[in-house]
Amino acid sequence: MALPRLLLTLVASIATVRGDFDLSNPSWNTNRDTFTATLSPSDSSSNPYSPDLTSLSFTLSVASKTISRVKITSPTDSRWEIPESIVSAGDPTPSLSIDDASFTFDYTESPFTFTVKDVDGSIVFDSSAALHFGDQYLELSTSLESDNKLFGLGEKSRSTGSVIPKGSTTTMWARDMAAAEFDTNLYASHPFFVSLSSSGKANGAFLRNSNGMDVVYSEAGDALTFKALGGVIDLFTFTGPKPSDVVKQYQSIIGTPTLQPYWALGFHQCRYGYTNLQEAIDVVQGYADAEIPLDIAWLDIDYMNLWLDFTYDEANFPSADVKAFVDQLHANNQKFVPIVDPGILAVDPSWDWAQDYDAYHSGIAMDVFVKDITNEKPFMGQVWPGPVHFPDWFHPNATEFWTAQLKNWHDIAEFDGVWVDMNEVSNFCTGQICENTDPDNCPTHKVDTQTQCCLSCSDVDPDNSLDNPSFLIGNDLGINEDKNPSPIDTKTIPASAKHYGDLNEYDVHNLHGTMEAKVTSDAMHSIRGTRSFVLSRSSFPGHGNHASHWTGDNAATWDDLKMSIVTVNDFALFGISMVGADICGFIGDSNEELCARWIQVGAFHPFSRNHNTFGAAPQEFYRWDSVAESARRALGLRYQILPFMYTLMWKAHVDGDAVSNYLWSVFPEDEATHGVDEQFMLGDSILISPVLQDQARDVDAYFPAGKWYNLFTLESFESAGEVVNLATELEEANAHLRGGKVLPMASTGGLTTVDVQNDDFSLVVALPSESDAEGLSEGELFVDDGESIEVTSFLHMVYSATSTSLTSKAVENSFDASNAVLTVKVLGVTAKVQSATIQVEGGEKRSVDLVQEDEVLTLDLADVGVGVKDEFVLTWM
Ligand code: MIG
Repeated sequence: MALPRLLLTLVASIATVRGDFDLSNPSWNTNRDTFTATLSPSDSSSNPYSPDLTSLSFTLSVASKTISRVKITSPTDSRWEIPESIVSAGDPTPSLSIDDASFTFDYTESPFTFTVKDVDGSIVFDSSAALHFGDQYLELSTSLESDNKLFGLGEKSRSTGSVIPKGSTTTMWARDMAAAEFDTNLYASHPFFVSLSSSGKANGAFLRNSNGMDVVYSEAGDALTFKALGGVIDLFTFTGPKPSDVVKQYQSIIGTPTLQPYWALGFHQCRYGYTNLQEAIDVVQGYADAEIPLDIAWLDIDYMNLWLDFTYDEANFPSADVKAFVDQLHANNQKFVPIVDPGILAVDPSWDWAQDYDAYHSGIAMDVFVKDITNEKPFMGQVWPGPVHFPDWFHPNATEFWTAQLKNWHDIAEFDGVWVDMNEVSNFCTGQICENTDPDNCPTHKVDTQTQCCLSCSDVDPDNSLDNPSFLIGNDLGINEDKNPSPIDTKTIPASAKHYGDLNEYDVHNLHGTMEAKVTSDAMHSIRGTRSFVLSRSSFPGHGNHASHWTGDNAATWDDLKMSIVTVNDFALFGISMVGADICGFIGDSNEELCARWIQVGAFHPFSRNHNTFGAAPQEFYRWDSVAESARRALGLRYQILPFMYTLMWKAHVDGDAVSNYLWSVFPEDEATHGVDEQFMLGDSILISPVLQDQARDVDAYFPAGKWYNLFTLESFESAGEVVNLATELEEANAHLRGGKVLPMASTGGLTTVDVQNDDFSLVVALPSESDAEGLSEGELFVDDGESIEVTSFLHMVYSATSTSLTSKAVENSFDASNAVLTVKVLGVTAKVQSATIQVEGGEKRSVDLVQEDEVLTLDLADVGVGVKDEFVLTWM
């Protein structure tokens, strides 16, 4: 029965005085950039799970004009805090007075609460709903405007789409659970959200805490509550006011995405379940024969000898043949990326076959493995190879160990990037201490039995408070599931296990994937001397700074295809711009219709890879004519717009701009975009509107007000901010260029990114609506060698067009690009054009040949000889 309204109000008002602490000794420093105070438990202190600490220090600092940092911790006890060497906390020295910030700070003394508001008075963070701080239970809540929409908080596949539903809990505990499993905690933890008002104003916050936690969004949508198992409160708030500002402000703290090598933007083909190398060779040939772009061939764990890292199965994937395969790929301007798992086989003395496994012996000699609860022996878990130890990324020897292993292995076949999987960490066993008591039968070396635990596991300290905190986070829970959460130790390293420096897995669990990715990226830098490409399943804030991510094990279903748009855009909010989902779906058999539609989405995601599971039907695009055609068209366009996409990646790296975007990030003031999650934008310029339904040959797509140009046909229409029905045959993708943009494109594209890098350019000027006749069209281009770790020489061009001219200017011209600009296409030209001239900087004015058809004006610069690095003014009339 529902509670009477009055009672509800009463409950709500009681709930607003739940603060456990009183404040004393408040003081601002002389610069007024830092406020400090002492907090002590009040008489009504009521921490439900872990007694409140007797004294806390409170600090608010002005991290920048738009960012506040609130830190609450114990002044006396040392508590786990994420080291800044692992996750940046931004510039540590505040230097701006609160009086110059774009937010205000207020507090009450008893009970202690604080608020951060932006200068026009909207709430950014209001802690009045709750504050608890015990050793193993911290709670911090913010009151929200209930008509705001919340986004972010992951990693999770939300069945409801992009908007975080009221009354939902997001659990942060990295877990090996398929992304196909909706509404439950997955591989990563990202305690960051964006709050968007109906008028388009955004703010947000980030709780810099790596402990397991639940983030609870109240039924009424008026509060968001962080319930963490430990650590400290280290809260950053961001005043926006645009959504893209919030995301940039967040990345100014955690770091921006690393710049990807150019080739990584090519198309990737992978699968799990090749039985021998020839199958991979045939797949590469299949792409070539079908003339579908392919840059990167991948190998999954199939290549390994008995699933041992850094080895090749000499029967089915002979290392000499793998080397020849990789050399051939390189000769074709293609690349190779293999998988590596974190678990290193724990060699039993009775196994002749494994006695010379160096990764194990040198790991033991260097003492780099995570230790069990006793802190004496390496912790033993089980993954694909059988019993394993896990490298401890906190160990000072870890980088040297990992780099040496990767280097020796790289000497066999020169892989170009590394795929790090299973790094949540995944463990097929559960227990404080596991031993291999049956080495003759463990491992089983069989794909179907190896995932069953073959170790003997026991809890030597069953009541250990790390393994059994009194607050149970919602690990393994779904949205409407009526079951109990799984303990945090389930199928991972137990919380009581020890890392170097007396750290507990309990505190650092969520950091594992990002730390492995960082060490791997650093290793690749030193091995190859070029930019690294590291694809990682698990992640944490700051991950983008080192590596990329794929959304994990989705399924070959239409719902998973839809989900990919949401999860890829969520990761853009998390500062991981290089992200994609397994194209055509990982789990289960894909099919022609689904795969044809999936590449029309995946071709426009930053990371574009077809991947498939063991035993599922092959799904390379060339297996079906219609899918091959769909892929040629969609990837054909991708390869042509790579100069633009690479420029976006660079802008993400230098400024924190997102590559793939929700529509509301680009058009926040248009409320109709706020719930759109079946379309997405590349940067702020290209709108992708895919068909996401079986058998459909059209799609209703929302177009914000303005002029839009179909990038395949160059046809245009004017939208008043409306839903437009787009006829879309099975082989057809929908990609529309926004009026008011200049898009640098490769003239013809190609089958590899090297073709594109060598290609000449074509500039496409999309004029704005006629109602905006004075409006400029703008764009930019970044070009460099695509692989140097430090970007010291590069070309940065900016383009600006009116309805009768295009100006090209160099902002930076230190890279010697020899490509020409062959054509300029101006879209949306309604007047008849008689003539055109170009004035290249330092040269004479020359006339330019033109063709005008419908509203498309094509200006042919081939004879004039214009370089992409030339500054020029091109006019037509
Ligand atoms: O236990 O390496 O998410 O992409 O193909 C499965 C085999 C291990 C999980 C990854 C998936 C990969 C698979 N891996």
